[in-house]
Amino acid sequence: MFVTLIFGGNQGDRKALIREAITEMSSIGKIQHCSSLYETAPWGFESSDSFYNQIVTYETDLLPEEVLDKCQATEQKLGRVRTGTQFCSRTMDIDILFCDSRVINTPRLTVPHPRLAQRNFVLAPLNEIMPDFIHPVIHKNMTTLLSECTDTLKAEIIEKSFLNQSV
Ligand code: A4P
Ligand code: MG
Repeated sequence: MFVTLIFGGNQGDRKALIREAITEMSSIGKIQHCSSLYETAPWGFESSDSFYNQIVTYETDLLPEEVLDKCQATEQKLGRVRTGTQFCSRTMDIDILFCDSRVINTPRLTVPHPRLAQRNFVLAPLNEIMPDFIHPVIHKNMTTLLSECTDTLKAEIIEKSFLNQSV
């Protein structure tokens, strides 16, 4: 299975934390695609601390819920404190965006990630690494979703990925 993950954080050494998280998650399988590193404005809440976000696709033999376990263990390891508030500052958030073209709705997991089409900070890096990938519920590719997105918050490349390849 190809699993696409987004890494994000707006506290601590953002760049180092994302690097560490991407490396830690490599235990699930080999990296297939890696976006550039983006600096993005906080979506859904007010904060003077901007986020760094990066998207990576891994090829894994694990089940989706096993990948989620690993995401959550990595967040904990990197100092994530769960406050119970949904949109808030954090050192590391790792969300599953896609698992191949599967649609998953379990108590623990919703895939594709339900809010991805509303967010430049997700669509900009997705469009960079997999522009032609079709969202399995909305049935539009990443380029179309980005062009139709009404989010006005900025998502700027701050470091080009040497691993970046389009599908
Ligand atoms: N869960 C369900 N589906 C998934 C999935 N596809 N991937 C469940 C990961 N987790 C999933 O997540 C809460 C629960 O969601 C988990 O227990 C899991 O079983 P969480 O990580 O504890 O909480 P959260 O991250 O605060 O919530 P959530 O829903 O992930 O928040 P969002 O919607 O991802 O928003 N602005 C910028 N610029 N960049 C960001 O990265 N992130 C957020 C978080 C808000 N604003 C942001 C950013
Ligand atoms: Mg999360």
